[in-house]
Amino acid sequence: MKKALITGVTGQDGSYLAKFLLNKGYKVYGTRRRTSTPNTWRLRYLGVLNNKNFELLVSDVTDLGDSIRLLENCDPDEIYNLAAQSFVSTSFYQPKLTAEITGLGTLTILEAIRNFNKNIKFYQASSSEMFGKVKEIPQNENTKFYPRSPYAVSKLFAHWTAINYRESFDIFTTCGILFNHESPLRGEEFVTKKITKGLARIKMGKQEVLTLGNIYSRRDWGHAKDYVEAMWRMLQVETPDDYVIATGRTENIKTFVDLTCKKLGFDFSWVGEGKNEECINVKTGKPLVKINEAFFRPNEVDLLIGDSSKAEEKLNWKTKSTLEELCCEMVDFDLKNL
Ligand code: NDP
Ligand code: GDR
Repeated sequence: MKKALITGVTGQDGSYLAKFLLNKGYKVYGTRRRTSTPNTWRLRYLGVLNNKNFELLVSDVTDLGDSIRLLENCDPDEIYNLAAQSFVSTSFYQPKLTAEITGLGTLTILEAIRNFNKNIKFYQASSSEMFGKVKEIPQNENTKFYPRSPYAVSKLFAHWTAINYRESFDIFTTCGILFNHESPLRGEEFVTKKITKGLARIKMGKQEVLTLGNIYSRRDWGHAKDYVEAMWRMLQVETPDDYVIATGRTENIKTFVDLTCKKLGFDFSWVGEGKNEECINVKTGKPLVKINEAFFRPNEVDLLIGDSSKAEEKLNWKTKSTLEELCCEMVDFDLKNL
């Protein structure tokens, strides 16, 4: 029985990946950091928590001693390093914390591998945010990086550190440069979830209006369930490498609002410009969505669109869900759980 260790198992990707690996017959160890109240709702929702082949351990990627003991305790064949302070907005206000978890946390796990067992295969959760102010459209594995936030800078440090440990110490490290991926289990502060949950709440009379920041940035959104499979495939090939994982379609935030409004059956229309732009409920004349400058970032990533032909060719991986299907699944989940 193969053994996998997932750091950050309580997050969106961690819980989907744990479920995926359990279905593949793995023994799965997942880490959560110490919190005063447990944060395991996703693992419970997906039926991971009670699986006899799953074990939840407390560990923090910023602590080297703790990380070495973690590896001694589970002796994994594969490590998926998903732990991060992953919210771009927060990284502007807590840059040092972000660098410590998202950047140095990766170095910590790699040092633990180097000390404990160099044969462990390592997956690093790299990000399309590293492309930032993009130098090429679409972005692929050879596109130059230009990070635009402390989060992206930290991810870039982690990315190059993983490559450096591959080249210096012959450790199997692979980096998945994943573009945005969402799901019903997405964290609530990220824009897709904020939109589907916010508009579902308005539909049910539980909220007056949804406020957003920059609705003109464009993202390449896929489904988290598809993307965790790509992570696994990257560790099954003979030679470690880096791969872009994306859908190849880009849309702006406003389009995601439109899709959500349509799914919820709102008769809606956009009026105004700039910070006065609003999405109006035509039936009531009341605004459904307003712009609030508080949600604008000091620095924006305007356009992301990925080219994942290398993953298609070498990993036989392809995105399965469309953006419309993803949006509908998120809205259905939110309506059911309100
Ligand atoms: P989440 O924010 O949902 O999950 C992050 C996980 O990291 C959580 O389990 C969190 O724990 C944990 N964590 C935070 N700090 C620490 C710490 N100090 N020690 C141990 N664990 C910690 O992110 P996603 O699941 O969406 O993403 C997974 C990874 O992939 C992240 O590294 C993210 O940056 C990266 N990524 C994500 C993309 C996306 O679109 N989703 C795209 C590209 C990359 P807690 O629950 O306690 O907060
Ligand atoms: P992102 O995701 O920054 O791309 O990082 P997020 O959903 O937070 O933002 C996407 C875009 O939407 C704009 N936006 C808003 N964003 C939020 N969160 N809230 C708002 O109210 C709002 N209004 C407009 C943002 O300005 C941005 O342009 C995600 C994370 O999962 C990272 O960890 C990951 O690395 C990247 O995706 C790829």
